[in-house]
Amino acid sequence: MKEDAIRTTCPYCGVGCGVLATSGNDGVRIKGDPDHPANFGRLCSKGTALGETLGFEGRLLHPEVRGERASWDDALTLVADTFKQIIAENGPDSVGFYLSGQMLTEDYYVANKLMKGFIGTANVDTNSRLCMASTVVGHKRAFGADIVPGCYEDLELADLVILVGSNMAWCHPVLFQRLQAAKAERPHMKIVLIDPRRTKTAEMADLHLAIAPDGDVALFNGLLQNLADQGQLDQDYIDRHTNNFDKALAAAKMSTATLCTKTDLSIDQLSRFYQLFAESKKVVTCFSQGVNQSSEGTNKVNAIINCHLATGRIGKPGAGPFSLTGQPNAMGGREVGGLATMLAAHMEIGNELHRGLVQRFWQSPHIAAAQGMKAVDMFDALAKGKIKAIWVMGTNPVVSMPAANKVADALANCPFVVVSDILADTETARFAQVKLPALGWGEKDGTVTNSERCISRQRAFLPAPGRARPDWWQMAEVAKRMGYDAAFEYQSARDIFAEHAALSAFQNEGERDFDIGAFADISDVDYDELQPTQWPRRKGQKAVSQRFFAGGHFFTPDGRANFVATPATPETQATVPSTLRLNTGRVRDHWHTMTRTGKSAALSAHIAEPFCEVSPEQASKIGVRPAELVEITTEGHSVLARAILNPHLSDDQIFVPMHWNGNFSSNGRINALVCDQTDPFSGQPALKGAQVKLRSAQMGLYGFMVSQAAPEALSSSYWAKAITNNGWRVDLAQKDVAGDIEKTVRAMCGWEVAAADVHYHDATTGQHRLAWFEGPQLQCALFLAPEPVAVSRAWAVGQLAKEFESPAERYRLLAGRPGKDMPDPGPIVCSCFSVGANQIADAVRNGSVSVAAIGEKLSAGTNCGSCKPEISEFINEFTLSVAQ
Ligand SMILES: Nc1nc2c(c(=O)[nH]1)N[C@H]1C(S)=C(S)[C@@H](COP(=O)(O)OP(=O)(O)OC[C@H]3O[C@@H](n4cnc5c(=O)[nH]c(N)nc54)[C@H](O)[C@@H]3O)O[C@H]1N2
Ligand SMILES: Nc1nc2c(c(=O)[nH]1)N[C@H]1C(S)=C(S)[C@@H](COP(=O)(O)OP(=O)(O)OC[C@H]3O[C@@H](n4cnc5c(=O)[nH]c(N)nc54)[C@H](O)[C@@H]3O)O[C@H]1N2
Ligand code: SF4
Ligand SMILES: [Mo]
Repeated sequence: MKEDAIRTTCPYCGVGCGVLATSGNDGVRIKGDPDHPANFGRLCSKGTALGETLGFEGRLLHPEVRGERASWDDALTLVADTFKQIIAENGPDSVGFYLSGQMLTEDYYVANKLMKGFIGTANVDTNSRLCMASTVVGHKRAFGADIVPGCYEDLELADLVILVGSNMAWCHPVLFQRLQAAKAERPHMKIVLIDPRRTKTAEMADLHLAIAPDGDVALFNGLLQNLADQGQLDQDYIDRHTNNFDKALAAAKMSTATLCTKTDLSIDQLSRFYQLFAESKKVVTCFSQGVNQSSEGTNKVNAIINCHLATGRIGKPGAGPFSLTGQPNAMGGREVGGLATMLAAHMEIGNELHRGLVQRFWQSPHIAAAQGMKAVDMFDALAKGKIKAIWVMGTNPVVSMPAANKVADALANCPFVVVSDILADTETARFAQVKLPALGWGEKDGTVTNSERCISRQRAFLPAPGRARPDWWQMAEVAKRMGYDAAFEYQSARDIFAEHAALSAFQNEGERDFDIGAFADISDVDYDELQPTQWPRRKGQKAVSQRFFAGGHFFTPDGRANFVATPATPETQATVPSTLRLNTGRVRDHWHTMTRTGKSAALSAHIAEPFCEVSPEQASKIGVRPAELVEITTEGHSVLARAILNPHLSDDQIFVPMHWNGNFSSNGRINALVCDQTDPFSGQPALKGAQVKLRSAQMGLYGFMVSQAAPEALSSSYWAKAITNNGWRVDLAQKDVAGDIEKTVRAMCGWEVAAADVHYHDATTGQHRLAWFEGPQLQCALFLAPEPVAVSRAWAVGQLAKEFESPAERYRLLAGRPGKDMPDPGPIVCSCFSVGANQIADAVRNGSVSVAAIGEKLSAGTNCGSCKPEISEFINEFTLSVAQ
């Protein structure tokens, strides 16, 4: 048994927490790394459950060509030959790579070198286009380079932290915990949340501004104007270090009435926010997808940066604009030039000097002369047959791209699709002619860069399963088979990292921001032992400068920052009558398309179904009661989701999570409905701004099922399945219920009513309850009713672990209710200790009215702490109801 813990980095969000992984006979033990500067030992629920996601179920373990197992040599030769032939016939722009911010820096580097330097096209884009592209352009416009000026410590040192379009409590939980701890220590610190939706992050905010969707540009323009009017500018900083202030201020001007309309905020709310900003010297503005994923995302970024430049609140301890990156290597991808619009090492495709420099360094036959196609354009080109071969790596675009059905059609029509993934059957992999098995987290080796520019190692602690190989190796092997042997002779991830570091320093006398030349000669041992390191790290430079720009020195030609004029759109977008704005995003315990978190029972317990947050008014307007199903539609496409009534949401908006897809639900893939309108500067799609219609799904029969075996024959109008500790839980519904219950049950889930061991049918209420056993073991229990089934999910799931010896016990199961001796825990809130909402509510009612007291009584919140905002919501609600 290997006892030594391996230091590695969490593969989920951009916080980039250090992890200690110990693999032994009883599986893998995961702990937070106390020495990692991102988390100092903390992990959130997803990080904590990493061990549960490492199983081999569903893994792609061998290369496959057209559904048949193939050797690596055959598969790679086919990829190389096909790419070569298509390029020979149609030119280099007829092929593309679509990559991911979850690839390691080394993987990403090889992809870019092959495409931009050797194939000779910049048609290499990534899911970062859906994620960070607006920030990249915003940074470049203002700073001349794509730089996050500050670091995590700034959030702890600030007097005011503004969170714009960020659900930090759920999406960057460990950073959120650091913020919570800092606020507890320095109670005068204020937190303002700017989000049209009240999220769990709001539990910690001193002020939540439920802004009109896309009201952000107006809000920050108003702030700039207000700062100018109140004499709160840092005129010295503006004069010495910036350009274009007057233009930005002129573009920001608007009447108070317009400002209130555009933001949907009152003068009081606006003044409070503006006052807080003015009186706090140390302000950090964190922003995320509520900013980036918008048709005016880039202007939102610059409107925020403008306010920081105008007050000199940048690059100083506790002050600066701070982009929260999503994926673990969103930053590393940008460092190697992962996007179609950039060149390696933060250099520009449009800059002839940079092109020459990179080509000389690579000694490559080509260098892409112009920007390539951005994600949405790339899939359009695929649909039109302009791109004839695509290699998709580490991303699942049939689920995560906007206009996802169009993307699926484009892949179906593309003559040659290669997919590298860890899973065999993603909705994207289904379109692949060639499937290549990649090493996953714990198996692969390389580096990632987190939101604060800190480079950390991901280290392997597990053997490569089956024939899976690293992503970089796959591309290097194809490159060699295309005839580029000399340039792709890498023996290890270290070789690639060293080359990447050398390129960053190549002819760089400090005029380029990204420089990690200190690692250009890194040895195998040093690479193995590489400690988390913030860049830049120039050759010979030991001390790390943590922040940029306090004293100017921007990466623009004249060294000054640019204010960018960001006029608010003339009118709020014309909405189609009777449509609602579809906001989309994340839940606490799932990661994107669920290929990994969907394997964890602990993580699947928190939220087990696609849902639609809707205001009570809107729900009653369309005749939907809580927990019924709604149908969300656009022209020709529809999604079914459980209605959750949210009194804090305005009538004209709904929120649906991005995670569910065909592998976990019948019709939960929301991006089928999200349109592919993009920001004009960044090409980032407006993933939070589709217009949709909403109606009751009018189900005839609802069902809930727990089953020992993975449910395979689900064909009901609606289903959503989630793994549990001892089997599966499935929510079901059937639209047209014609004929007898035998037929209906067979049609919904394949079980035979006649074979059930216990039955309960109530003709007056239309309820049916059935259970199948094998010996004392429950195989399946099915509860059906004309309205949403009121059976405690957590209790029912627990029945799969019990032995049912007597007929009486079996019949009691059909009561669908826990006995007095076994209280119903309610929906799971704390996934580490499986503590449910009912237990927490009880404890609060019985006097445990602090998060700490709940922790003491139930352990909830005492491991990873990700559920603390929810516990605190229970306490707040209880305190409120007592006060009333
Ligand atoms: N649990 C979990 N954590 C994750 C991920 C995950 O899948 N699951 N993914 C990671 C990745 S890749 C990313 S990019 C990040 C994303 O992290 P976040 O950006 O925090 O997450 P989202 O839920 O996408 O969106 C944030 C908020 O933007 C709000 N919003 C929508 N429209 C607007 C608007 O017009 N203005 C403003 N101000 N706000 C608006 C939404 O209501 C939502 O609450 O999370 C990372 N962390
Ligand atoms: N409506 C809506 N859509 C969105 C968003 C939103 O907020 N709303 N957010 C967008 C954002 S910010 C993002 S980042 C994207 C994320 O969307 P995706 O990138 O599509 O999401 P993932 O599920 O993380 O996909 C990663 C894929 O890589 C595979 N994989 C895991 N590890 C490895 C590996 O080491 N190598 C290889 N080759 N494959 C691996 C996984 O099995 C999975 O299939 O979604 C975007 N789409
Ligand atoms: S906050 Fe959670 S998901 Fe993000 S890196 Fe840390 S442990 Fe992983
Ligand atoms: Mo993202």
